[in-house]
Amino acid sequence: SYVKSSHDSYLGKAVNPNHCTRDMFIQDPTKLSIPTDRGQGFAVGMKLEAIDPLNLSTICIATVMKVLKDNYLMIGIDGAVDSKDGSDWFCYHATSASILPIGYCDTHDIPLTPPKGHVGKFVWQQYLKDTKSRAAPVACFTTRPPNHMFKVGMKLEAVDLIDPRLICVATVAQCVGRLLKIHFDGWESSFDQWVDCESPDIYPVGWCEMVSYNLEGPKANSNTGASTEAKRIKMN
Ligand code: MLZ
Repeated sequence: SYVKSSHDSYLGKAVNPNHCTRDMFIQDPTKLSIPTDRGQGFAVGMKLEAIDPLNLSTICIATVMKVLKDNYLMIGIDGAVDSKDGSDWFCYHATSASILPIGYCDTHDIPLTPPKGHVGKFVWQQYLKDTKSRAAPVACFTTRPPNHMFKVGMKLEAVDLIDPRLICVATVAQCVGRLLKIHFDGWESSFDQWVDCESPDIYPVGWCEMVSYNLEGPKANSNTGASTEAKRIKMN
C-alpha cells in the first residue's frame, strides 16, 4: 500500500515502507484496505501525539480513528474541522516515528499544539477524563532512537515534504529521541519539519551534486522587507 512519491522514483532510491507520502494522506481511507479494530496494540479511540503531516513543524493531540490492514492507522487531529468524517484523517504506520505517546512533548520539553478551541493549559489527564478516552499504550510506539550521530547545527540536504520535488540546504535544529527537527536555511521556522533520523528524505551534504539533482540553496536573506517574508501555512 506504499505509494512512491515522485522524488523517490526520480532518484531511484530505496523506499521505506513505513514512510507515508502525501499521496497516502489524500487517498480515500475507506478504500485503503479492510479495517479491523486493533493494530499492534493501537485501538480506535486511543489518544496520542502526532506530527501534523501538512504542517510538519507541529505536534498535535490526535486520535486513532481507524485501524487498517497491516497495522496502518488512520489518525485524526483533535479539534480539526473535519475530524469526524474522515476527510482530513491521515495514514501513519503503527511503527512510524511520527506518532508519539501522550506526554512525550512535555517530557522532552517541546511544544505540543492543543486542539483548536481548547482554552487554558492543556493537561493530558484532564483531557482524557473530559473526552472519556484512553491513551495509546507507550509500548505501542517506536520512539527508541538508534545510535545516530546527528547533532544540533549539522548541515544536510533535506526534502521539503510539503513540496517534495525540492531538496534544500538544511540544518539539524533539534534532536529528540528518533526525531530531528530540520530547519531549512534562510526560511522561517514555520517551514521546519520533524523527521525520523532514519527518514529516506534526508541526505548528506553533497548528495544532490552526486546524483545531479538540483539543490535548493538557502533563501537569500531579505532584511529589507520583513513584511514579504513567507510563512508556511497549512495547506488545507
Ligand atoms: N514557494 C513555496 C515553496 C517554498 C519552499 C521552501 N523550502 C524550504 C512557498 O513559499 O511555500
